[in-house]
Amino acid sequence: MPDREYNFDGLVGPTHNYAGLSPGNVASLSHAGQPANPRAAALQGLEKMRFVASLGVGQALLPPHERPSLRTLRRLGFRGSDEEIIVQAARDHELGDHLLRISSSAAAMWTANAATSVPASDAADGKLHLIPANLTAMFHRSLEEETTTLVLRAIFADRDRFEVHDALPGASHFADEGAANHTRLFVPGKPAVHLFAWGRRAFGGGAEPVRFPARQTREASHALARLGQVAAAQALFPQQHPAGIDAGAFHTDVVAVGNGNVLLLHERAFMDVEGLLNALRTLLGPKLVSYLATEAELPIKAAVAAYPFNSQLLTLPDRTMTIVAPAESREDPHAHAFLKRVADSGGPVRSVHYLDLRQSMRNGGGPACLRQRIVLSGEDRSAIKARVFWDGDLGEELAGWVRRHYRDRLVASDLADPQLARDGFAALDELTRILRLGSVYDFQR
Ligand code: SUG
Repeated sequence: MPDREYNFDGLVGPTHNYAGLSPGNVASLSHAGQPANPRAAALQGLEKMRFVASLGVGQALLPPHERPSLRTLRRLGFRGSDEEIIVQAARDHELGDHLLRISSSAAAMWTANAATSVPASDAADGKLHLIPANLTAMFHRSLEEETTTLVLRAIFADRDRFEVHDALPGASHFADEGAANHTRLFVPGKPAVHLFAWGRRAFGGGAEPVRFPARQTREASHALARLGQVAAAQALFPQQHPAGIDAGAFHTDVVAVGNGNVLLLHERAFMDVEGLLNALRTLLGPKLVSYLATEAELPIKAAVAAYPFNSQLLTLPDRTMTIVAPAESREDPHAHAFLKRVADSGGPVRSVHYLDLRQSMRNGGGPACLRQRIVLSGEDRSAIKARVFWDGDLGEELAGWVRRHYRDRLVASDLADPQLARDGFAALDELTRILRLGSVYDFQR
């Protein structure tokens, strides 16, 4: 059986809320404090999985993480029973409820940031490489690494086929945001090309954004290429445009998306767009098809607000491509016109589908953020024993599980309710049985 790409979507967790935790992420800041609807968020995510699977595309999922992270709060010095810890962290005399909000974030739903994956066909040792991201740029996201690593090791357990690495060593020098800054392009008959983008140099120097943080370092990107055993000639390391980051493009996938021989990008995606496109043409030849949006065609502000690039660019069973975009891109005239230009150009992309992912979008997470792309052979897939691959029965079971366990309204003050944690843990305990994952959460171990 030929290799197939699977989109491992993050199932939205029961504490999905708008805590305003991500400086540089315009949507996260502008929706801070608004009521969230975790049930609707999770169902919107499941609907996307169902839809993508219905296109004949590989679909799978990764579970939410346990939140609040009581382990984190204990490590920060809160003591007592689970309930006591939550109550104390909700009214810390210095930080108010900030630490509780941080340790309650459901941000693991954006599995593009969970890891970087290099297909076995591109790695020197012929194994699939998964490098969990340390996400050190944002404290609330740095809590994800441990559970992500456990979950990936539980799913990709066959050590002869899969290598799930340790995340890059912490601290800010090797700050890694996972596949959100990674793009793999290929044309038949040539080795695939990997773009490992980055926003700043670990040891300083060079251009940097001035308003918002650059999350990923160049040094981290080089380490990912080494760990994934990508041939040096097949790896490119473009710098994210500082002006793009300052406009709210905190990850590359906010302003660029690639698949197969097609690359969509904004002129503020990378510092040296022309140099990058030339290098890609040299490596991939004339079959490379790129769509560059200029500031005049699609202002970066609109790209950041409507997320047309944060789409899934999918190869269909008939080898044509389609775009799965957020509904916001249909409503924004510039974003809509750009996607229409791509689909009407006579190239590989033939259609655009718009989905309602508003609950996630309000935290800056579009269709592309919600999924980790992993290429598997038929044998790889058979080697995975967890029930993480999409089918209609699993979809129905999960929708029922969400309806039984999730609240339809969550505001910051609800995070202080110990019952939210108890209900969430009970739900996740049940989920690991549905997904046949074994014990991956602290409260199970
Ligand atoms: O890391 N938002 C996420 C969004 C991640 C989007 N992922 C990709 N582009 N691949 C982030 O900024 C907001 C949480 C809050 O404010 O409650 C948040 O973490």
